[in-house]
Amino acid sequence: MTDITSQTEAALLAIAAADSLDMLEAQRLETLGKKGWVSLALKTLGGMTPEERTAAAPAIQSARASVAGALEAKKAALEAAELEAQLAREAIDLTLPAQAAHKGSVHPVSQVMDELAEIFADLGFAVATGPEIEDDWHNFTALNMDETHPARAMHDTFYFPDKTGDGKDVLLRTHTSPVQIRSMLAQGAPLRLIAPGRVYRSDSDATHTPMFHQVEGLVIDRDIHLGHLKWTLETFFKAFFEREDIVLRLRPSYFPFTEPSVEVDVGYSTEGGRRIVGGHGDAPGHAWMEIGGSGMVNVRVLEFAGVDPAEYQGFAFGLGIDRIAMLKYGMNDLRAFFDGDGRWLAHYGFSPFDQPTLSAGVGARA
Ligand code: FA5
Repeated sequence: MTDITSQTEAALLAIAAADSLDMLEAQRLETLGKKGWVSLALKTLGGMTPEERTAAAPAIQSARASVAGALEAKKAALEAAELEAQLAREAIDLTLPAQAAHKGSVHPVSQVMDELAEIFADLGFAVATGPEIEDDWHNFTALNMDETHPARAMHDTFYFPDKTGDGKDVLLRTHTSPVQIRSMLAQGAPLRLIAPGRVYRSDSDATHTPMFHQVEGLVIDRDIHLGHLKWTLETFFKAFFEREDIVLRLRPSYFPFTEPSVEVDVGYSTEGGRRIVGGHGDAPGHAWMEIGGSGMVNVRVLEFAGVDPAEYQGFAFGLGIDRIAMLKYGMNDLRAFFDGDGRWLAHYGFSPFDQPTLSAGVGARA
């Protein structure tokens, strides 16, 4: 009798102390399981005389009842605690901003394209687009590079195996200049536009990638001269880099589609390995960096595009967007632009809510 009482007390203590459903199950097997001491005690009743049974049964029955009751209550308590813990673990605070910890960001190239469009819109330029899969007439011939022109070889062109219905080669455009032709054919003169977009060349190192971005500029009107080009580029770069000490150097150069042609360099200095735009490239501690090509639109190009060169002339320029993004935001390897590395994007990306505007600053950081 005392044995059962003390065994019951010990079992009730162990059940109370069980802090997991597994520990509780072990207690159930020790007591009410097939070989548990309560079950074995109940079995002994069968071999007893009626008198013995009357004397022993109540204690055994009451041990069984209190152990079973304790097991059931503890099981309910443990299950309720587990549910509470799960609810706490999986709680969602619907008042928090969406995915605050993993928000996406605007790629620096997209940001710079928005900045360009904003600055040039203020100067009266519209944004034009053209196809990235071009034919060789728009990409080369109409830009005064016929089939045998050596400049075609300099462009490291990606060609498609098929030709257009009228026998032209199909290629990935190697520059944004074909948009000049498409825009003049579609709209005629006068016009004033920029054409930002992707271009492709078979080229790869720290400053060249097979796909990169250019922005084309084109102004066609009466009495346009190189002075307008220089003023436009200087005004743009001052707004873009948000500093007044921008010095551009126009270096005589050659492009088949402009005559005369000039290469555009910008003066910069280097601080702690980072290029800082500003100052005269020939000043102590400074140098020049090439950022694009430009010139007066070649008369042959105007003729190809259906514009009367006796009445109109204009200037055009093509700048590397990735290059000017690297200069403005201090990246030094162009290839990282296209790796899709979340850490790089988190560091160099911009908030989608931070639209560049001339009044708030075209370079506000996220
Ligand atoms: C051109 O592509 C001419 N269409 C530019 C032009 C337009 C001249 C209108 C005159 C009138 P170029 O190949 O130099 O020119 O490229 C222009 C700019 O694109 C370069 O200055 C450079 O900033 C950038 N660029 C060229 N190749 C790469 C490359 N592989 N990766 C990144 N940027 C590049």
